[in-house]
Amino acid sequence: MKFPKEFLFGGATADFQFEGGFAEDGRGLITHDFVTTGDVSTPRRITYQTPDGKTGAVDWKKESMPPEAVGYFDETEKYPSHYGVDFYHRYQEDIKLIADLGMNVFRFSICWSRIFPTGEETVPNEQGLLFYQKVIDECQKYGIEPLITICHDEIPAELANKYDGWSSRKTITAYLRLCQVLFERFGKQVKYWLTFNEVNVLRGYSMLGTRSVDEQTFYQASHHIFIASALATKMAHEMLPEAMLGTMYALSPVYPLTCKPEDVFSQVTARRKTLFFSDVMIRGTYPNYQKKYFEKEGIKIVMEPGDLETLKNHTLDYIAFSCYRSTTVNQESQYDIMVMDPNPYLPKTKWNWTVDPMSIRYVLNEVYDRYQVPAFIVENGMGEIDRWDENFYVEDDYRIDYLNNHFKEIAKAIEEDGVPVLGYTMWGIIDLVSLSTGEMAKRYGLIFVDMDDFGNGSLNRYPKKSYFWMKDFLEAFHEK
Ligand code: BGP
Repeated sequence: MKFPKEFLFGGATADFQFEGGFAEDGRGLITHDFVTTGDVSTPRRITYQTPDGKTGAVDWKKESMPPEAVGYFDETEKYPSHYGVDFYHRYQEDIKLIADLGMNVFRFSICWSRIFPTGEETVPNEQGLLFYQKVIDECQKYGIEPLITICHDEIPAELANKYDGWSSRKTITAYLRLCQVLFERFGKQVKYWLTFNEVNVLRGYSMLGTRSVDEQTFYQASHHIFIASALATKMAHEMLPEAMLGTMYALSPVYPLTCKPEDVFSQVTARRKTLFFSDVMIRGTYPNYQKKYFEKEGIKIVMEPGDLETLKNHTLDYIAFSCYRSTTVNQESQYDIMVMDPNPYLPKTKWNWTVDPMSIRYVLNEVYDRYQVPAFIVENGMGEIDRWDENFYVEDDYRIDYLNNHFKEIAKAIEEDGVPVLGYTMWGIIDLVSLSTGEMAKRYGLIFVDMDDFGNGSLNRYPKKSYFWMKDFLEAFHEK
């Protein structure tokens, strides 16, 4: 396996799955704070207390948490974002563990409401900025490049309540205020930015504050995200000439189930549902197939004068993507990126995700052929049920195989196909809470965290067998 000398190898995380520190240092509420373990599709009430001991509750999409609330206390339900795995207090230990592995990049996301608690303040919360400053400084201490996701599947709850999140252009203004502060404060230390995570999988409750999203709303909100991202890219390019701006797409590929021509063509149309997003943001224009689709479905995107020029003039510098698995489609199936259709040639995990190392080479080639910009694999990894012994040691050979086989395919894409790849960040480098299920049981990490689905455990960190395998792998990589 050969990787370029400057290749970035590291780990990836997201704030609400990882940080905890829920009611600390002026953090406001985000949409994910209302989501409970085991039921990620139904946001709930959350309960709080005030400094004088009074208690109360707020309902999703009905009321706002009073600014004086200091904490959440309900014992009957578990809300993963309220505790994460405590990176907020353990960032030094965690970054050291990553540095000891020999990694040179760390992807993390900004919790928007730590910086602007409701999204609408004009002055940022200094304590929130200080936390990320400390994380970035800690990375720099070890020569680790920070890769920042500005918005990972979340918005301040207040923006969801007042404006239905990205349904409104007001959210663009709020987002750009966040970007400006981040670029000003951290721009000298941070080169790689991601404007959004998995924009093609706009999750209703987290980005809009609505549980079910009709297509008209979905595409209108997506348009606002495109504009926000393009304007953030413009801002960064003006303020920080060295900055590299990307957006992250969920690109686990879809294959035709058979070679029947109708099935093959259904793959083309299914894939466009995903590539539409990167087509707009990297080619800088709405593609014809999508305009025809809008016409057919009666979808009308409301635009402001200048929007199309903004998209055209401020395209991304690189394409970032997640790729975990592959799925299939045929003429009859109603393709949905979240649905795992079977592939008889591939094994599956306990969550029915196929294990398909070649998928990553496939995607790297697909996006380079289409866009001719460098790629960054910012999420890949294996979520499994781990078993541990009395010393909390996990023998995760399945994860080692998964990673090793994927790395071979990435190396082939670089070496044999000539795809420029900036780097790779493994998802959930330290065990964290699952996005799709809210479970702790679905573990991805090279580092075990002693915590269960109910929030019990010491939260101590323990390297798994895969940690030591990765350390050896990276040692060999750095020698080249
Ligand atoms: C992506 C998200 C991540 C992450 C990952 C794994 O969709 O960007 O936040 O969680 O998938 O998914 P899950 O946690 O559901 O296993």
